[in-house]
Amino acid sequence: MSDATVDYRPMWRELGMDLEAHDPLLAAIPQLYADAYLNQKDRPEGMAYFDFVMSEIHGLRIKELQDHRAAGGTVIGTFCVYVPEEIIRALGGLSVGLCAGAEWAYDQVEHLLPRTTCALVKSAMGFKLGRVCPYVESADLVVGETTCDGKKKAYELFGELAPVYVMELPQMKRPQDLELWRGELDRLVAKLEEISGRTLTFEALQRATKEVNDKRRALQRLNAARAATPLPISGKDALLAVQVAFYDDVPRFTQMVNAIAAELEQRVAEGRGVAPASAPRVLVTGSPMSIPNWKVHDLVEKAGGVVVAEELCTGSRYYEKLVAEDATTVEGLLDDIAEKYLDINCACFTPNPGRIDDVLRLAEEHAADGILHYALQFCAPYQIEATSVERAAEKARLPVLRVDTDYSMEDVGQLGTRIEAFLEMLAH
Ligand code: BJ8
Repeated sequence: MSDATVDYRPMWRELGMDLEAHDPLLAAIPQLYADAYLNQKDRPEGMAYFDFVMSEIHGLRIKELQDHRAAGGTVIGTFCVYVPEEIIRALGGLSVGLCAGAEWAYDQVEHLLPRTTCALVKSAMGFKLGRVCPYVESADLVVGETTCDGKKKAYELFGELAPVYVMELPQMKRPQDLELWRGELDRLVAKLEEISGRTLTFEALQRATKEVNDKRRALQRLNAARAATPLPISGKDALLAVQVAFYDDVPRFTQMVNAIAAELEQRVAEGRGVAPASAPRVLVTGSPMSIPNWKVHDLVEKAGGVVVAEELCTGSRYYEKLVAEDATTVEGLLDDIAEKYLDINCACFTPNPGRIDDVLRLAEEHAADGILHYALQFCAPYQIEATSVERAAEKARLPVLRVDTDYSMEDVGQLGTRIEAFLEMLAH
């Protein structure tokens, strides 16, 4: 799905990709995207940028990454929102979220990982084994983290296929955990200095912090407009914006998202929406949704509901918190970065009351009628924490639908029926 005038095949070949396997993958994405996105009614005009980005997902952006490397920069792959983009950028790196949102090469994956591994981990491994993700093939280093057991152990095997560095993320948020995490940032700095041949400076870290904050501020602005009734942008489009935030050029993305946010503010002022004001409003919370995983949003919105917010890593967990910008030393900035990141509420932490608070707060801010708890099968942290979310929602008189699924389309019929019934209940 690349620009027909540019032949990216030599670049992909040079990256060591399996072109025969890559062709059908690349051919499938436009259809998937068209089905989910292009037939939506009255989309904000600014979403044309994302149509373009998606059409060049393995093309132009990869070319930009190669140009960056040719100019002496690095590309750093990540799978988690705890890996600090500010530090990567300050050391001349471009941070890219790696492909982990579709089933690929599961036959090979299941020789390495138990079948009962979550789809995200299996997918990441499949894209690497199948050599079809140009992002991971472009990465000078993949930075992993000790979050759930599945990811943590899979990095050991992933490390046999690509250069991997793992950060130790504590699982509690006590002062001693912050201290450990702060030390991990120093160790990440040392590792990135080693591979980039650069030294971290205050000016570079300050600039990178500001740029990444600006990106998150733009997403905050876009998402603030989703508090309005009628909803000025579909949940699917808003989800796509966060998914793309993980790998797009930061200043360009910020500019484009601010333009969309301005358009949405105008729509809100005019009372113009993408669905009737009576459409049931759903908040989605749970495991992350990587491109092209739009399954649940698609089902909700095709059934007449609207998704008004995501308490996800591809949602509020990614953009809500900012790094303080007033530090005057590298050490001070690193302290602030450590604090901001440890403040994210992933279900890998125990206890994790902050996530429950976030879910209820977002539901209120966005006038949600109900909560859809989405967990990937075999994702124990989110599947187990669903019970706490359900209990808190019950107290707040918010209905909850629990959905445990994977990346296959086998359960779409059954899921669609459950979602329709849920929306019908919310409408009454
Ligand atoms: S901060 S959610 S990106 S760890 S879905 S691999 S948790 S078994 S992805 Fe995640 Fe970071 Fe947390 Fe976010 Fe494990 Fe669950 Fe799989 Fe998951």
